[in-house]
Amino acid sequence: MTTIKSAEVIVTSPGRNFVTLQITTEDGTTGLGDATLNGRELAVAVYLADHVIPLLKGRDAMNIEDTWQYLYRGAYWRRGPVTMAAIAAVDMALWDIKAKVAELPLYQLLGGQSRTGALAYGHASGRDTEELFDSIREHQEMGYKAIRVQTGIPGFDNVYGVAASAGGDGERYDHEPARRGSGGRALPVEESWDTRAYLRHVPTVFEAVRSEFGAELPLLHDGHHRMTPREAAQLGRSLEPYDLFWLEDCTPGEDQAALRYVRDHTTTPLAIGEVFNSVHDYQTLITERLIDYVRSAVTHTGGITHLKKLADFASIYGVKTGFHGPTDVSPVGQAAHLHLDLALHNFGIQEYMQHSEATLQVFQTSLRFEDGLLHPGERIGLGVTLDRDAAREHAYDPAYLPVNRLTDGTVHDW
Ligand code: GCO
Ligand code: MG
Repeated sequence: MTTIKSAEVIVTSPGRNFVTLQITTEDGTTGLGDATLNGRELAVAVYLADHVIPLLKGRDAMNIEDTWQYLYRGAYWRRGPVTMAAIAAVDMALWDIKAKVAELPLYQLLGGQSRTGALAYGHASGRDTEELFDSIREHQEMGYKAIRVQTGIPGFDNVYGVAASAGGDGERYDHEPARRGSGGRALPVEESWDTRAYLRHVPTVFEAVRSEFGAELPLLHDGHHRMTPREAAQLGRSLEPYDLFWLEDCTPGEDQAALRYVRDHTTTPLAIGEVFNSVHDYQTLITERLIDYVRSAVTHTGGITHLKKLADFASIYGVKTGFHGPTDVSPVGQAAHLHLDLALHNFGIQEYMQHSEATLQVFQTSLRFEDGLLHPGERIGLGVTLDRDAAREHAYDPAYLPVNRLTDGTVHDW
């Protein structure tokens, strides 16, 4: 028996906030798990410290499935992003430990390599076509072979997914620095939005991108849950001539039935799920083949154990994976994705936004990015080590995701 001796939550903010769980066994093996829930980080840290860590001591670290079920069914209150991120962190740390005990990189325990590397996509954006083209070229120079395209909308200053200045660090728009209110309070940035203007503008941008960069380059686009089914169908149809790899999150995530109308009216491939936290959130979507890609993140979907079940369920219906990999998924979470990406037969694509230098000093990862493909590396376990001293240098910094409003002030989906 490999007994769990202790577990600890580490909160660090090397440019953005990360919550990490470290589990240590009696024989001194350590495992890491990512528990970062962007904008609500401390809720998971407290859930882990007060309600999960006290249950872990003395358990057999090898019995991962049993621990997963114990934390999921035992709590009675199932699912939800906070609970599932906490379970995910335990699960990842236990897989890390198991692979270290076996002295293998984790993907070997998940079935071994199904491919030489995982096709990655990066985020290009621009307030206008010139900035967007520069950003696409920069990403191609960085080695990306697939690119997500987000664009400013004429008349709107702040649009989700569009870097506020050219040549930014790439994290800016996923982690808008919290606006300081009076008394130093952190408040979300507010954006404004008009769906009709967006629906008119986006197809013109894709037309320009295709004529500049040609037919081959795989292009993706994120709708960030802002459209009704009819609007999403209109966008999907108007983008058909530009042959997208996928249209992501076109309608609000909680309404699975909404995708039926979209599916019936467009052949543009559909991806959804970054805000989902359970395989049950996909039941209709997968069994009715309403989507082409599942977008869950290992960190928000109960860890490797649950994400593997989701991927296997999806595979039966011909649905592929496209795991969520923005910079708010830590290098630990991203490593877990890469081990799965390498092993799963129904891998589709992996989102890959590169972490900042400061983040990579805290989390040292064996990840490789070569010729557009990602590989988790050959280190045993997940392949990530946490520099505790470096982590301590970056204190938690309250920050929120933006809030989105229609031009008349109504709060809208974002
Ligand atoms: C994506 C996402 C992110 C999220 C962010 C929320 O497709 O990468 O939409 O940009 O908004 O990760 O925390
Ligand atoms: Mg998204």
